[in-house]
Amino acid sequence: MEKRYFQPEAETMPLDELQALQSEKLVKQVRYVYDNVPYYRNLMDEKGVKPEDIHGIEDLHKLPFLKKDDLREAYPYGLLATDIRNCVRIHSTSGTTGKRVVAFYTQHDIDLWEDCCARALAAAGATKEDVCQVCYGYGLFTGGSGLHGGSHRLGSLTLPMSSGNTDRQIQFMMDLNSTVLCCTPSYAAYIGETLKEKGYRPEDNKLKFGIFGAEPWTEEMRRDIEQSLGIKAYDIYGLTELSGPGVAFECEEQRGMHINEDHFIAEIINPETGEVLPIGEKGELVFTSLDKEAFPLLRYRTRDICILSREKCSCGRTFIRMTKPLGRSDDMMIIRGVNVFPSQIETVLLNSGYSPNYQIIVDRVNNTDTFDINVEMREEDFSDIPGGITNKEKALQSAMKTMLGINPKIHLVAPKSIARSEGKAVRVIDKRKRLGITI
Ligand code: DLL
Repeated sequence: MEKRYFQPEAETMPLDELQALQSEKLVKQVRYVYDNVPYYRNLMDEKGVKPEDIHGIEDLHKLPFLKKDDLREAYPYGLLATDIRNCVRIHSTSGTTGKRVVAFYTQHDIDLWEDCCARALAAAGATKEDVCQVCYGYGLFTGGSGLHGGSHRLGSLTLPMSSGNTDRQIQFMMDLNSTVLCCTPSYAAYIGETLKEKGYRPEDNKLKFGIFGAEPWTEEMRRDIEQSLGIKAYDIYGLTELSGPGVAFECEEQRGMHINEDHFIAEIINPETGEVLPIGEKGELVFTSLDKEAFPLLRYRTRDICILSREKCSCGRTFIRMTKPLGRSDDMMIIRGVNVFPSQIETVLLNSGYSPNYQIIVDRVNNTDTFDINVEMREEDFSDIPGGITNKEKALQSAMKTMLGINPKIHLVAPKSIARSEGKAVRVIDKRKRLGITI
């Protein structure tokens, strides 16, 4: 098979050269952050580490961690490392709390990010001959812009569809002969189902493969999507804080995702103790950016649990591989591609005058996440006229939509009807676990 690289020199660099490059870039990035980000300088000072102490990747462990809470605390500009006038773009994480996490980009940051996405597309087989239909959401979410930029860079014909309006997606896919599909795996499955309902067979479309990520999905789901669309399905990983999609991507081997190690150093730590674990052990993934100008992050804790592997890959890439995220070390859920924290739901309930007795039930039915919240009413509200309950459910649903960005089904239930627990309250029942989905 022909070799599918976008930047072969970087992607297949011998390991010793790659690590030397990482060391050189790390020393510069640490100095840059120390000089330009007072928030992180304070963290380093508190730990007693100076830029002079960092001589290469072997010294990485000396640096303090950065957590999502730090990003919230420093919101919006506290971690910005350059003059805002040098920035050309802002993106934000999908979940909304009182304070969202925002990430800034200079043109240089966008260029590197788009390279990473182009590498992912090329690894799956995309070339300038392809028609790439991007149906990740465009906007603050990084999925749409990221794959769009990657497709441009590769010279493919880019169809910037954004998500939703499935009938139109299908019409364009058929009329314009899309060969590559980029979206969340659940949306890919939905498109597959809709095609079938409309009487199309998998061989009726021109799609060859798809680049699916942003949420957990299983090997069963991969097979399902591959069959219903008649394509090969590739995984892609990333997070807003580090740029977006393309931090890691699958090659034809499909045994884990290669991390773009010339731009990011990956570590695995014990989430309880922060101790660095040897490659091959399961733990929390931590990233250090190496080239970023606007929003460089050193030792950023992703909360994603996974395993790294240095095993040689037949595709020829030397970049380390990560498994799919196997879970989270916090209580974040990903529902229909949106990051949701139980604490956000609690905030809405308390602000709307409800008790904090609630239960979140998440499931996946026909490849789509269902999201229900049972909320106990207070005694004094319970005698309310029945029609009033529906109105209250609607009002609460709308408040949840504003906070979370997605619509849960709200069920107001009788006082004391949600089982009390003697230990930790069981707030989340995630039935997707039966499908092997662990986030
Ligand atoms: O989801 C970026 C992205 C867009 C990745 C499009 C891939 C494709 P956030 O909204 O910041 O960014 O969410 C990041 O999503 O920490 C993981 O928990 C989860 N996640 C991302 N990719 C995958 C994947 C985008 N392939 C969070 N499998 C991350 C499982 C994933 N989980």
